[in-house]
Amino acid sequence: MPVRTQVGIIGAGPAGLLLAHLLHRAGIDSVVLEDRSRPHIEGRIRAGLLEQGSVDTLVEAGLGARLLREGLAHDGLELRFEGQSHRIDLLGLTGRRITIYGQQEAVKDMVAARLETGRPLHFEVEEVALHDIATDHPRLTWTKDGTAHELHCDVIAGCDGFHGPSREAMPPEVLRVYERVYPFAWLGILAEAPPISHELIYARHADGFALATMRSKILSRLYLQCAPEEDLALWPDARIWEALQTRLGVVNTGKIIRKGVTGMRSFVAEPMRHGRLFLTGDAAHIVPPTGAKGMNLAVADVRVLAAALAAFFRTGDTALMDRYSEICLKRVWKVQRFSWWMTSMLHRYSGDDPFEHRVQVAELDTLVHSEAARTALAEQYVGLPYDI
Ligand code: RFL
Ligand code: PHB
Repeated sequence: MPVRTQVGIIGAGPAGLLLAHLLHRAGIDSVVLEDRSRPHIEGRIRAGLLEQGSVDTLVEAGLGARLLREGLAHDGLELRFEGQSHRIDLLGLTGRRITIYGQQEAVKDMVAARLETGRPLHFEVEEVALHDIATDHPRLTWTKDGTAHELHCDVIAGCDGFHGPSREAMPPEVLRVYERVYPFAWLGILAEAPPISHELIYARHADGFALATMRSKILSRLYLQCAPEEDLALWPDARIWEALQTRLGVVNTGKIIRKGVTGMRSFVAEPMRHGRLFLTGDAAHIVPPTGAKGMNLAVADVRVLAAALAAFFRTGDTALMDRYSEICLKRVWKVQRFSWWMTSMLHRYSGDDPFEHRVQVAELDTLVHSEAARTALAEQYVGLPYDI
């Protein structure tokens, strides 16, 4: 027997879960389909930095209790190059701050909130497929434990990340893709060690980029630029600590409890809507992690989509739905530019190109000596204002 809902949501990442929550608060019914297990999505270590706007969005939606208690608010960050550190006073320059709170913690909070509503959130579904997206009656089909299911919807939200089926369901002739793959990756570790500073440190070094961030006062999250297909077997703990020491100038060692390599790409799919299918977050765009924007961009998309769907279901008005892609892409491209710029300024691209080195140092030096340049960085880093 087919089931009916207003919005079929594919994916229980930050985008899908936040959308489900905002829709519920607006009295709109949804079904969330996730192909992984609950422990998997709650244990997946990813982003850690929330813009002030993302924090405000979660708090206003009633999802902020633990975030406000356990999140670490930061008023600034450090840039390190040529052996010296320089602070960027985010709060002083913009009046806004950022918050460190693990993405998987936000996901846990949102899963708990969803389950509390009693509304459907199905884990470990298989073979999710989208149908009739260009009509007013799109459908989703999937299987679970060998049983076939069908869902009739008014709208489908593709919140299924970069590898999900939603973007692929758009007809190839309407989809344009813009992409840049970088010639490096990040080797990330989580270590039982107190952070070396109470703020983040972004370091440019002749050996490559490094970033010191954290998850708590006793858990450090550290990243090192490495080769795109880096073999982790070549990175025993001692080599990781030595490289971090060299690039950051200082390090607190401890037990490494997670290690992984993340590729770096910039990617945008346009448009973000086709018929009754709306793409959000990583399903539509990927940014390199240097600017810490992926999850924040997902939150920004979801805000627009939730408002558009609220207007549609309340009055039948499609004006905001029709502008969804245009509104989101404006922000997406500004954030793409910022993430690309941060990446370009801080990573080692080629072997030993002295021109590249000098231009990067000049760029960083401009930030140190120009309040205007620092302000431009800070405004983007803490997050651009929302258009709607
Ligand atoms: P997600 O989180 O990938 O969620 C998509 C969900 O869809 C599910 N799915 C399916 N479900 C059903 N059927 C299918 N066929 C499905 N295929 C996929 C997936 O299992 C998943 O649960 O996308 P979403 O919600 O758009 O959220 C995006 C963010 O996760 C991502 O942009 C960030 O993690 C990126 N990112 C960072 N973003 C920040 O804002 N700040 C940061 O500090 C930051 N640091 C990072 C990052 C990403 C990293 N990695 C590992 C990619 C640091 C790293 C290392
Ligand atoms: C993180 O805390 O994982 C993090 C912070 C800042 C970034 C990227 C990742 O730019």
